[in-house]
Amino acid sequence: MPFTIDSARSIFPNTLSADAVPATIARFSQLNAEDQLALIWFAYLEMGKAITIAAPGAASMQFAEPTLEEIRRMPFQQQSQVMCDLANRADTPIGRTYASWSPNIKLGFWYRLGQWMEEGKVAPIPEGYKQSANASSVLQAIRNLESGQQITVLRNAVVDMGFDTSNMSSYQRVAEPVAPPKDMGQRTKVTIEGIDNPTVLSYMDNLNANDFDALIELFVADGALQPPFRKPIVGKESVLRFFREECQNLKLIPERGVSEPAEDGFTQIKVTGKCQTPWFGAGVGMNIAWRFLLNPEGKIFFVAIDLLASPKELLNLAR
Ligand code: 45D
Repeated sequence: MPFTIDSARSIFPNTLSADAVPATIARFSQLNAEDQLALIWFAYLEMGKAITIAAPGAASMQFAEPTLEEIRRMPFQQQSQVMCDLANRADTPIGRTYASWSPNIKLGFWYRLGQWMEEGKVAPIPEGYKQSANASSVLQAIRNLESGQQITVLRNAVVDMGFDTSNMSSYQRVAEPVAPPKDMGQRTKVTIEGIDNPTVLSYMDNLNANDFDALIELFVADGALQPPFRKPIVGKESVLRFFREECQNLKLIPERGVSEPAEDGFTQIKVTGKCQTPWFGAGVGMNIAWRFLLNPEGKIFFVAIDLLASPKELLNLAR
């Protein structure tokens, strides 16, 4: 039977992903808005002692600027209300604007608000705030995660805020402009122990060079990419949009892999290694697995990217 996207998802089924991340997010989303905001604040302060977050580029700030200015001019009480509304996913003008932003713009917006909270320009966590027992137990769960999982929890919390776009009849997506790919002379080439497949090597090198036009040509027309903790993104057009909106300036550092024949002349390849985000640079290396399914012509029919449960999983190349 030929592969479907659905059946492709279960190649290398004993890959252990970091289930603690969705579990923590699920517990977090049960908390009330005040607890959520305070919890992120405390988590962010604590993490800030170990890892520094990079200032977002000028481009990502420019789109959030009018909203940030609007908030800065509000009295403290109204600022707190705006932040609670975002956490509550309320239907407000700011909640709708926020929902239209790409993840990087959302992160840049909160990064700036966090700075302003520290500087006293935006309402702090209220002095009388008393953390609920549930909130402190979720905070403890976050403390127990490794750093790559912690930043994924923070990112997901931020991405989920604002009005739910599925309730909006139409809206204009706002993302940073796509920078030109790296010059040929500045590109690097990965090496992967156990893997010499040209498609997989080009995938890594093109993504590292922000060369999304070359990267997308490695996929079949109805190919799919499944990011960590998400459903597959299907079809070249959608995958290319995802690359442009969410994958600029990533650093992929694959280490080792295995390649095996699969049914119908397909090839399945699992690679493990690290991935760095421009937000934390070399400060946080996320442990990643790539599970590729290539068609008989060597094009990508499916690739899943998993955030691994532990560093031990980097060595798990069994099927
Ligand atoms: O609410 O091969 C305050 C793909 C308090 C592509 C705050 C990939 C109030 C293909 C502190 C102000 C992308 C899938 C909030 C590979 C409040 C591919 C602020 C993988 C919210 C490998 C909080 C890429 C702040 C991966 C400022 C795995 C929080 C990328 C900031 C992963 C949090 C990237 C930040 C991750 C988190 C980035 C900046 C996990 C960034 C996380």
